[in-house]
Amino acid sequence: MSEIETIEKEALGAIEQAGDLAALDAVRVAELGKKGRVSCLMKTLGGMSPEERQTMGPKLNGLRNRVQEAVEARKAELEEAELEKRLQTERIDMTLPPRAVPEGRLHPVMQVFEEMAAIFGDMGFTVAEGPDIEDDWHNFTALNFPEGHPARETHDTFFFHPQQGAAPKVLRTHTSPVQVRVMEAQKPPIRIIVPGRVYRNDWDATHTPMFHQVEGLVIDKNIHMGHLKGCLIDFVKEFFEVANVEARFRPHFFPFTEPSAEMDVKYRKVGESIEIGEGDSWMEILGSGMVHPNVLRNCGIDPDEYQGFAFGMGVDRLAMLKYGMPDLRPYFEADAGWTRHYGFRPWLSPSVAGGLS
Ligand code: 2U9
Repeated sequence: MSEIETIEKEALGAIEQAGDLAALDAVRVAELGKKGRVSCLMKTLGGMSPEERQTMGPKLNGLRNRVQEAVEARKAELEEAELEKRLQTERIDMTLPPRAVPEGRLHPVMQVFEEMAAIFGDMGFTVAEGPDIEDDWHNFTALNFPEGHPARETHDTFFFHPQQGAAPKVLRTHTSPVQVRVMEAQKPPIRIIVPGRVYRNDWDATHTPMFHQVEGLVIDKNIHMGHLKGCLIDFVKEFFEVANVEARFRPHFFPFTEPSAEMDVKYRKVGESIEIGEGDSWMEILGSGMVHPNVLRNCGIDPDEYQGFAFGMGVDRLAMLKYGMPDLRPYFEADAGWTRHYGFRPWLSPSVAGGLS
């Protein structure tokens, strides 16, 4: 047997015997690598006479091609076998019950949104939502912020570059434009809460440029401050899960409500935590008021026929108070350890009857 035939027989045998991709690659290097047997034979062509090269050239090229093809074919076989093995071992039986896998957690702010929806839902409110990018009319003008009025400046608005001739769009500074949209689209009676993100250009220890609000709106015939007070006191009792709270309403100013009032509740500090409804310190919880007649008119509702009350609260702070979170910063850090500690099981829907948290 010639040297070429011997090498071919041995190489094809070794390729056939290679049990995995690493073994096959070792054979490839030993035969076709820079210092491999087939490559070294190919190099001898350079020292041959032209006549010798004419007969040996095709023989050596043929050897190299057959060994290369055999390597490729075996590689494909081994890859397919490996895939098949993985498909067998990684198979999942979808009919088996789920294993105890680590679950994600609901952010406390989202939990508080759900709790508020449950409490107000129990009182007959529905949830309304709207866009984060608003126009000047819905964010300001309809809400009785006259153009150039200083109240607009208190909102630290983020403005978009204006389109030609138009007032610039804004990132909504409160969720109130959603109530405007609902009033424009639908006739009273209206009873909605509006949870959502709002944006103000303000960043320090207690403010973030994006924060969360829940606002509410009730429009019907013969609505008065008594309805506002009863509704909000009931809400606070349910939210903080206490039988009684002492509340006071302090006069305030908002362009969109008249009269306007901030609601304080009695509380006391016990160590690091806070007990709402006990003690004799006052804490501001939310803002509220009777919807200004100008706002009703702007939204196509006759103030001589209908009245309403509205309220608004910052949810991030209320979540901190309820769940004893001392710091606002981790809210936005996506720290899995923090979320595991303060987060909530996502499938436990809060309800007034079945428990909020
Ligand atoms: C319409 C009419 C009236 C919404 C209201 C407040 C009072 C309020 C603040 C609380 C803390 C915002 O997050 S905060 O800084 N909000 O005090 N909001 S009444 O009044 C409306 C809204 C829409 C059409």
